[in-house]
Amino acid sequence: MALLNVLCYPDPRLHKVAKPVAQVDDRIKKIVADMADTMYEAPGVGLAATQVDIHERILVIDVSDEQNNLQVFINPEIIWASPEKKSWREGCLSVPEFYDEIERPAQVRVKALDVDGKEFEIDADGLLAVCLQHELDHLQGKVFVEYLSFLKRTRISQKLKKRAKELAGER
Ligand code: GNR
Ligand code: NI
Repeated sequence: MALLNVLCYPDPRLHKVAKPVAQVDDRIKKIVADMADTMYEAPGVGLAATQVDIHERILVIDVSDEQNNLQVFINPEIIWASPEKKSWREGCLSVPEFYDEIERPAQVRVKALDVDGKEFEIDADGLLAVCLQHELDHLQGKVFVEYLSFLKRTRISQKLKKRAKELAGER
């Protein structure tokens, strides 16, 4: 088991755009395993590679109540989004302790590769649809607070910077 360090907003590395994975090999499988460990430890329902400073298109998600249904998405793409929208109270491991309502398409269809490099498609709604869109944004360098007003985002940014400074001072 290996835990990875999760970057915290407003770290500029959260805005890097991830590159596609060329081949799902042992190196990628190790990253997936470490990302899953990190997500479960947090605990979170999803984690994008960008959040652990790895800029490749890799996501892990587990929206099950028992946290026993790991879903891996390599090179994920949204191939369809419903015109119908839904609002959900979102949080993010990279924006600790802040939550806000974000409106997104209610359903999405995603195409990706699994850990064996095999292509699959999935239709998602509810929390899985929210999570997939939230994680796909991370791979594009986008954090959910960027949907909020400039004022809210600035407040969050300042609070997190202050908190990071305090934490650094304690060491
Ligand atoms: O753990 C998480 N919970 C969550 C709740 C509502 C909407 C999105 C999420 S994703 C988040 C984990 C995370 O930050 N993934 O990038
Ligand atoms: Ni997030």
